[in-house]
Amino acid sequence: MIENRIDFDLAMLEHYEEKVVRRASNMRGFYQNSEALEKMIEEGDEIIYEVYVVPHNNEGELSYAITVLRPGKVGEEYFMTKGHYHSKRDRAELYIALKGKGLLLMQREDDVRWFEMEKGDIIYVPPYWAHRSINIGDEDFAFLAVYPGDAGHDYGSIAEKGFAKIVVEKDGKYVILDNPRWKE
Ligand code: M6P
Ligand code: ZN
Repeated sequence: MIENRIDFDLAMLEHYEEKVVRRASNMRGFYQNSEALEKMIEEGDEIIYEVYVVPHNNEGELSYAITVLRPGKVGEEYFMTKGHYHSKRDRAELYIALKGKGLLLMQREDDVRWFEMEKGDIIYVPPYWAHRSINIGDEDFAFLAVYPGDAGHDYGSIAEKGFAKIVVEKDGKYVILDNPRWKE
């Protein structure tokens, strides 16, 4: 049975049940340059990303979502998602890139890894790894994520400490730097 369709030109689901909109004001504490973020909030509070979700929340089921990250930066730091662990840490996730150019940043304790993502790339996020996506291009970056219905989102430690690495623009290219605010 076909439940839904992806429009690949638009990188959009034909049907979704929930839409999550993250504006600059929803991202306080996540970017290095909080002054730049506050300025952005005052100047119209633009959308950083949207998530279109089809939830199937029971154990054994799969939820899926398309995330659309807008292009842009807060200071030198590219627009990115909050990033999360799964509340049930042993739940994995699959990312499938649909449009634009992005990075997937993953972290487990002190081990940090990142992967470039372009249309067609599939990245497996194993259990126990926190994950955040970043738009390193100049158009929308969109991807489909599929994850266990009972995985849950745990933003706590990311909101507090961030990831060990940040992704910033230098001379038109992305560079990965140590997060000055990272602490164990
Ligand atoms: C992907 C999935 C979702 C997640 C979304 C935005 O679509 O991982 O579960 O909600 O990205 O990421 P975050 O929740 O970290 O803001
Ligand atoms: Zn997840």
